[in-house]
Amino acid sequence: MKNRMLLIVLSLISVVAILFASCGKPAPVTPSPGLPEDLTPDATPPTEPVTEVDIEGFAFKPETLTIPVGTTITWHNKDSVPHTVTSRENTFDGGVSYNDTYTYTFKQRGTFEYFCTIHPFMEGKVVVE
Ligand SMILES: [Cu+2]
Repeated sequence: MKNRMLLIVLSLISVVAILFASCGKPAPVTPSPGLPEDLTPDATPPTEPVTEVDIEGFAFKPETLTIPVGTTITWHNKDSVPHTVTSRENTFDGGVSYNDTYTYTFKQRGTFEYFCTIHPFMEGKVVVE
C-alpha cells in the first residue's frame, strides 16, 4: 500500500514536471528570411527644411507656423477655388489655383502675417526664428 502511494506521488510529480517543461520551452526563434539585419534609415538630413501649409476649406492649415530661418514653405491649395498667399507687409504674394502650389523661402527672422486677397477672412501667420 505504501509503495502504491509512492508510485502515485511519483507519477504525479513527473506529470507536473513534464507540463512545466513544455510550458517553459521558449518559442523557436526563426529568422525571417529576406529581411536585411540593418534597417536604419539614411542618416543624411535634408539640406533645407521644407514645410507645407495646406489651403483647405477656406483656411490655411496650420494657421500659425513657427520655422527656423531659411525654411521654404509650400502652400498647397486643396480647395476647388483659387486663393492667394499674400503677405500683410508685401513680403510675398502668390496666387494658387486648385491643386497648385506656391513656395516662399523665409530668409529673415520675424513674424509674417498673410491672408487671401480673394477671401480676406482667410489668415495665416509664419513666425521665423
Ligand atoms: Cu482664398
